[in-house]
Amino acid sequence: MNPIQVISSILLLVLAANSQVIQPGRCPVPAVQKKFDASQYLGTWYEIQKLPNNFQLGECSTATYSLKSPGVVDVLNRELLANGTMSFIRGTAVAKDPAEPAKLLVSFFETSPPSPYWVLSTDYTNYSLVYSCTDLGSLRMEFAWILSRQPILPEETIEDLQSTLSSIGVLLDKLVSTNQDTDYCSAMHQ
Ligand SMILES: *[C@@H]1O[C@H](CO)[C@@H](O)[C@H](O)[C@H]1NC(C)=O
Ligand SMILES: CC(=O)N[C@H]1CO[C@H](CO)[C@@H](O)[C@@H]1O
Repeated sequence: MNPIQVISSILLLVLAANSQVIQPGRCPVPAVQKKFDASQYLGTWYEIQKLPNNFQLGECSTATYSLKSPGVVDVLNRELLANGTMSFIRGTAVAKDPAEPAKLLVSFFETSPPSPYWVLSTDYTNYSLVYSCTDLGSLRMEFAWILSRQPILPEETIEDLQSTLSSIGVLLDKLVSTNQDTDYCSAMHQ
């Protein structure tokens, strides 16, 4: 192995141990939602499926977007942890280039760099497909979320969104479903 391969392998092990999805190869540049209108996107979304990450470990997860100031969206992510604690984190999202409004950057901590939040596809009233990818040398770290305006989403809609993910190289067997059961999530769904 050459030094780059050694470093890549070590990185792969460290990050994989953290349950993030890391793959060889650089980030794809997928098509995003045309004429994305952030104002129609505001409000609450329920997480239906996601690629696992180490910052969202709970269930019943929701994301609520509201306008903070012109061009700046306030992000409130909430979840129910296994020990019954409701947890939330606040951040902000901005589109860096007004010509590409569906390519947002989200920051949760002033000290860490913002992450991409690309809306690949949304109809604003039913579903949204969000993709985030960061190059790590010759590897890439991927996040994805299938979101719904309701705690459930029709299976055929899920399959359509999954096929979009598959077409850009996301490994569908890595996707995990979020528990949005009405009883289990009653404290979160009100
Ligand atoms: C629940 O788990 C979280 C995360 O591990 C922890 O920060 C919190 O203190 C726990 N709360 C209780 C009541 O055990
Ligand atoms: C296909 C589908 O479920 N469409 C729904 C999208 O959301 C609107 C508004 O809530 C519904 O009227 C549609 O039936």
